[in-house]
Amino acid sequence: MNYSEPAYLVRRIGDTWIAADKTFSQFYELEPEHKLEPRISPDLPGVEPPEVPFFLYEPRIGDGVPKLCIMGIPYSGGTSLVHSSVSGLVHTLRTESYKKVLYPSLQQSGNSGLYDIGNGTRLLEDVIMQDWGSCLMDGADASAEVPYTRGLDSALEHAREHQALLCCLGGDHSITHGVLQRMPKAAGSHRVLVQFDAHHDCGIDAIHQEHPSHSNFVRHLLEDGTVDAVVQIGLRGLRSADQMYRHPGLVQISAEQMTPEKVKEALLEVQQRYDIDSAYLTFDLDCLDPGSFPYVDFPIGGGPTWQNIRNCVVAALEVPIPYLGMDMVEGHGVERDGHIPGQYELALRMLAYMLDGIDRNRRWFDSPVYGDISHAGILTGTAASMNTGTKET
Ligand SMILES: [Mn+2]
Repeated sequence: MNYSEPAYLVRRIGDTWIAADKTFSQFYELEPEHKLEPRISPDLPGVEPPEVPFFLYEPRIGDGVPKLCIMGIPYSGGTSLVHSSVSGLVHTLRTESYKKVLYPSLQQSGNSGLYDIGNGTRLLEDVIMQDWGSCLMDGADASAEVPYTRGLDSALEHAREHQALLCCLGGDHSITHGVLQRMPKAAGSHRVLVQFDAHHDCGIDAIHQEHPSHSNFVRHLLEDGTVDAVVQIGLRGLRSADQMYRHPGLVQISAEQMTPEKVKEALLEVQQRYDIDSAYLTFDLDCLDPGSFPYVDFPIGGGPTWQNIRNCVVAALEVPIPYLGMDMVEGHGVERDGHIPGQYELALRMLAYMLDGIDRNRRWFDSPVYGDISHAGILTGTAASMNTGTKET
């Protein structure tokens, strides 16, 4: 491989683009060119574009349309805690991400990627993603069930038009309910929610049961049929008898029992049993042990190791079910940008694995290879019949 040629676009100074080689040891000046220009975030009603995007990364115009898009939903109206700071999570994660820059690639589409030097994995290298900013909270619109619907609806519509996946960053966990309810779903289609969480979020409060909240949205999703099944991973802690909830579509893998193999097994079984043709991933940051990430409103100790949770997330995204979206929720916002605790790197690292994994899942279902093997009937279940139009539903 020839290393002494421009590989990554580093920055623009006046009319000149500065590029670097693969090892960032030689730098080059490039003439201005239209395809080198950054693709600006779409102008979506109800969404404020980011001042500075995640990872300081803007895809080039020459890269084609981004297929993975990040959007904040800074909402805390679905939590039971007064003065929760979870609406600030997206801002804090975005600010934390400026320490890990992604540079657009000049030799193929994609970017310079991120190295996880803990295990040698390279993440996000082939991903063309775009930060769309954050939903505006239309507090004045009292008729709106939740105040972020205008922005969410326009983002979902734009994502559908471009066959892109939307990654939402909360906010409290009730946003998962908002997103799933508004994601278009074809008649006869069956969806599974894959949930990493320390809590079961099935709602046990006799008084506040009717309104979907961060602690009961799973029960609402199952009972109103928005999803056919929920696979919960990482549950732990004591519950009283009246706090338990059972539903035929609810599958739980506790923190003590979770392994990547069990996650895959459970998902494949649910896929068969409920004729599942799509999935949605939600990650509640309280799934992480408070020893590694304490910045959540309702921490439960005795959590699994970071590596185990990461491996289970990767495994869940490797199952042959197309994922149509995902979110990360329930982390605190940090007031001062200059004082973000070191543990937020762990939340960002998990997000990088989720973005990487869901894009691999998308590319696999988009690939001609998948079309071939599904036609040959090698895959079982509904995944095999899903090779056309999944993203259109
Ligand atoms: Mn939760």
